[in-house]
Amino acid sequence: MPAKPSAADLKILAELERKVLWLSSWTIHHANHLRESSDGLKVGGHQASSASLAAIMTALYFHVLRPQDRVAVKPHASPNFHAIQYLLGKQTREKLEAFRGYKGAQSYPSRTKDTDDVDFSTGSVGLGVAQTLFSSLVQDYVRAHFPSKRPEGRMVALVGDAEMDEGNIFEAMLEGWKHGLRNCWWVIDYNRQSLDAVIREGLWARYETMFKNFGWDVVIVKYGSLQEAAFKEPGGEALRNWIDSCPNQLYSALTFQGGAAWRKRLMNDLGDQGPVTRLIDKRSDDELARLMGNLGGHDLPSLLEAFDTAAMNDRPTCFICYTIKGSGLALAGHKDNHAGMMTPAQMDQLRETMHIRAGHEWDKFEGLATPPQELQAFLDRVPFATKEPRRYQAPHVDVPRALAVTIQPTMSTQMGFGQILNELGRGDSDFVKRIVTTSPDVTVSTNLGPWVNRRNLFAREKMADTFKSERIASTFNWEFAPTGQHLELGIAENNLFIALSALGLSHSINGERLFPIGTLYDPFIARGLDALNYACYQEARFILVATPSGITLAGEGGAHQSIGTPLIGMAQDGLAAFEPAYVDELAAILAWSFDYIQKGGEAEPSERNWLRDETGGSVYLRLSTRPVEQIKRTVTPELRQGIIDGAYWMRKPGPNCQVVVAYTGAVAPEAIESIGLMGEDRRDVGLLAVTSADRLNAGWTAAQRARERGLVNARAHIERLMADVPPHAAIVTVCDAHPATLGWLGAIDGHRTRALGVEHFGQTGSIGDLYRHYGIDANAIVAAAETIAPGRPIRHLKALP
Ligand SMILES: Cc1ncc(C[n+]2csc(CCOP(=O)(O)OP(=O)(O)O)c2C)c(N)n1
Ligand SMILES: [Mg+2]
Repeated sequence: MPAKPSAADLKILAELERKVLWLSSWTIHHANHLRESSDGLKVGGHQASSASLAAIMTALYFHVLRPQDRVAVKPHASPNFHAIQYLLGKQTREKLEAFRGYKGAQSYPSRTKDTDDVDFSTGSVGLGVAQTLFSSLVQDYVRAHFPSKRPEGRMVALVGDAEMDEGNIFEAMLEGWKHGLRNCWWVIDYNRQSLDAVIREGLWARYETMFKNFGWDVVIVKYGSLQEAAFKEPGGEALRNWIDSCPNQLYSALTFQGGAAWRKRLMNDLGDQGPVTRLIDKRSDDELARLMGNLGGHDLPSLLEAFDTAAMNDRPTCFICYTIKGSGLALAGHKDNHAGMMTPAQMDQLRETMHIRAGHEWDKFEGLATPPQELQAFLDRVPFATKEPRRYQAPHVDVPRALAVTIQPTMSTQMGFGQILNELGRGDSDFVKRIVTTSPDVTVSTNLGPWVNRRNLFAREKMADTFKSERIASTFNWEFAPTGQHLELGIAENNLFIALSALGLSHSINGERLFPIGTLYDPFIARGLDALNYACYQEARFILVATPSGITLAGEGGAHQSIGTPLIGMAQDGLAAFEPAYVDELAAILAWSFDYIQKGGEAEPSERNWLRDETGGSVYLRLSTRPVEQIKRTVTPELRQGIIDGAYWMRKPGPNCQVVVAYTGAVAPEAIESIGLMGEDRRDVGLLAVTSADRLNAGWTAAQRARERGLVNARAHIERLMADVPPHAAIVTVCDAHPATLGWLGAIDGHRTRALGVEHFGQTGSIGDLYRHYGIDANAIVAAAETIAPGRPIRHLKALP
């Protein structure tokens, strides 16, 4: 437990709280009024929200937190965070002056874009909150597998009360309960205001019951120490009862109006010509306003007491801290204050109240009563302000260059995935020990079962498989053990992505590299898409295996079949998307991925493919359950490189080529069949196997950009491949997904192109039925070729139904 602060330290903390309020307000004011705004947008949301959390963050950062603790600061409190880091010497004035500007301090705390040691990015509300929960589970996982002398950290989220509406938070709580969550604090800024509204009465009681149900401790920080003292005065009990029954809207409105309004209302409701009247009368308007505004969340002694007490154990704890949105500012309590902005006149007034001279607004200690040396000495002692880096580095882990898999004559990429992992599961290398798999209740149906059989499920405590001990035959014998390497999740896909986000930052948060592999059905990426985006934005490193996909999931119908996911793969920054057709391709891609996800930092694009491979990223593999006849071949280094770079010629177009068929993924058999069907009637047909539309497209864009910058010889991988295609040839592209995935190939050299794919919701049927129905079967490819690459009729083209 942190030592209780001395009276002198408490005084300094109170001064720092004012300073945080000032600096964050000034940062926002500066961005709004003192700098040109190009988009006409002013800083909304931040001013009132930051003020709401000034005391809570002061208590945490300057007293409670230790360097190993990690925090998700709610998005609109970013100015507070930047101000605190500024006071601790970790943020520059230039960045604060450029708040929301180019290369300035970010509007919402950003792990990757900010330079002042943000632990977890926030912005899309709810996600940072869940991130702390999963980070705590990952910390337990890492400690069970890799014992460490480093102290355990606490994962802390500063949560808005309206943020609690986000469903992903509840999904996470349930998962936390299952896994025995600890070392996690959620501090709710209970200001009873959201963006638009004042929240419903009594919400705190719902939270309290809910958190307790999920096994959390709940600490309600409702009254400040001034209020507690007043309650002890004669008449104090009546005041407490009045506060307890006061509706949120009225409390906010009176706060906004100030001392005289409080007096009038309290006298009307409580005036008794006796003790209560005396309690009110003996205070000036200002003192009365201060008393009524002294809610627990604005009162350092109450907050410190609550935090310090909870810090004595590792229980997951929710703090419900009563606050007033905009506290300390002219906007305090007003229901419209979310987008509220202090006027220059109001800022001047605040500056004067803070004893800050004009022109000295950025001075760290300006206006504080304690001498600067003492303040600096205090800051130097703050536990959180360690000089040691709080982010760790993990050494590169050697990974195999090739992965073993027995290729059967006919198999699906999903089967191949299961077998590769099963083979890996036999191993005992450092690399294999660092693989961690996770899946939202689709472990078996995504083919992770054999791997889990070998490596077990993770739990902090051992738990036997009852079916096994009862000797009931089962394909799977899964035991929970601290050494288990599969993190079992419930169905909520949001949790999968946040879990991957937490696992994928382990090298930085825990100093231990993990190789997280998450599996789910491809269509359900959409369910967790914002969380996936969040994980990528934070540069978490993981491999996402999405299977089954497309209308190869033929029997399952429209809501289970994915159409747009390859486009997500192309558009999602930080995620390299692949869609292999063959298992040898998959093995090459996976082996490459284990290396790729370890890379990081700034690097120039490679001149070979114009991709930023040296900076690394996460990987998305779109796989299928469709059994496909495999090709007997050796994967030469050249072929391997083509697979990784995104495409290779399965059949190189001849000099008189009239048609090229370019395909990706599970439609390979149709593409190959179509080549056979048109071979007699179209010359030198080429067949392009695309393994990553995403990487081809990214390389092409980057090479064009490089040429525009004067590097005239820059050529992307796909440009070199297309150089083999004569200008008069036409291209037919085909994929089990939206046609835009490959439709752009014609734009590279201006070839006529027809893009086949799926544009409408599917229905149930066989793969053959559906491929025919949506026009991605061999016949449809041939018909398209005949139409855009004129010549004699293609004899094998059957009449289309
Ligand atoms: C997913 C998502 N939806 C909407 C928003 C826009 N938004 C930002 S803050 C906010 C209200 C937050 O209220 P609360 O959490 O109570 O914080 P306070 O404003 O009280 O500080 C909304 C709707 C967002 N940032 N993220
Ligand atoms: Mg709120």
